[in-house]
Amino acid sequence: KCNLESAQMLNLDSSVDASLNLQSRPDVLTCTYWKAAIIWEGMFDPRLYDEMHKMKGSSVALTVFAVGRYLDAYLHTFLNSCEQHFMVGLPVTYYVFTDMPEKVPNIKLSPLRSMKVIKVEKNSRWQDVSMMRMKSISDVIESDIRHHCTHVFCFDVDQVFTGRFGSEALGDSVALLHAHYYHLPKHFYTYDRNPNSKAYMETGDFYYHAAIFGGSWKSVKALTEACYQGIMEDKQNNVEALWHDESHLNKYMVLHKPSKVLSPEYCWDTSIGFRSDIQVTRLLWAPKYYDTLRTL
Ligand code: 2GW
Ligand code: MN
Repeated sequence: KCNLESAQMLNLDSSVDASLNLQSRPDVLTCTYWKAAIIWEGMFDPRLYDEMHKMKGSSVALTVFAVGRYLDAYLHTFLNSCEQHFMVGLPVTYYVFTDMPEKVPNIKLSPLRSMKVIKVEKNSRWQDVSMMRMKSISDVIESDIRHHCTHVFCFDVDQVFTGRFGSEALGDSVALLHAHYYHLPKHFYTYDRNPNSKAYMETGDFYYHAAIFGGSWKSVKALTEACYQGIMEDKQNNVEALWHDESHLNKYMVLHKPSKVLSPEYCWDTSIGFRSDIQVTRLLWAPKYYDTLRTL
């Protein structure tokens, strides 16, 4: 049984979460064994979190990649929905990585929000488009984000915000429960099982979804650097982890436990259908147009 109060005293996010009186919920796991809170609707008071983070001067960098056909397909909807739901009231800087900076939609941003567009090369393999994000994110944290923002959140672009994704999600190191695996026994988790990969692991705590991860700029820098290193070592050894960057993220998170975990409300797939534990959906998977988009 999980004791949220001691959770809040032990983990790194304690100074915020403890004073904000996180509630438990009877129907879901709200705390990991290493005492990190798992955030579900009904556990927190959004106003208290927002006030606290405004007082502390928190500011958030959001990184997103829109390379090749993913730009036209997803970026506009993604960014517009960010404006409606992502960290409303806090200073936010979007870091948009693309091979076509001129095609980034011109979106009217709310006060306190700004956008930086960063040109990246288009890798010919999609696995590399996805994996090399780790390198680009680590570089931009070093050159820019660390001087301007306290926190970083990294997102897939093929998703749409549909509800509050607010300051309750901020923490030192934040990982997301994968919507397809959170209620399944561990033997279903699709960790990388190849001992030759740096992402190799037998067992872990959860199966995390790489579509969202975040934390303080320092810890996201450490995470992206480590994952990139693992990816490059694998390349030298001619292996590729089963789920690419996601496998490396899962390996990192088992070695460096996240201080906060987001429930699948924060990245839900409506094709799963009704589940009574999902009381709100804050971000939804967008349709995948595999046939047209994945022929690079
Ligand atoms: C990806 C796959 C096939 C063809 C193209 C692409 C592609 C990805 C692209 O052409 N342009 C692009 O900008 N991307 C970026 O990489 C984009 O931000 C996208 O959201 C991200 C990950 O690719 P995605 O969303 O198609 O892959 P998912 O939804 O299956 O992602 C999970 O698994 C990935 C590794 O295989 C990553 O770990 C990802 O974070 C996971 O959500
Ligand atoms: Mn995706």
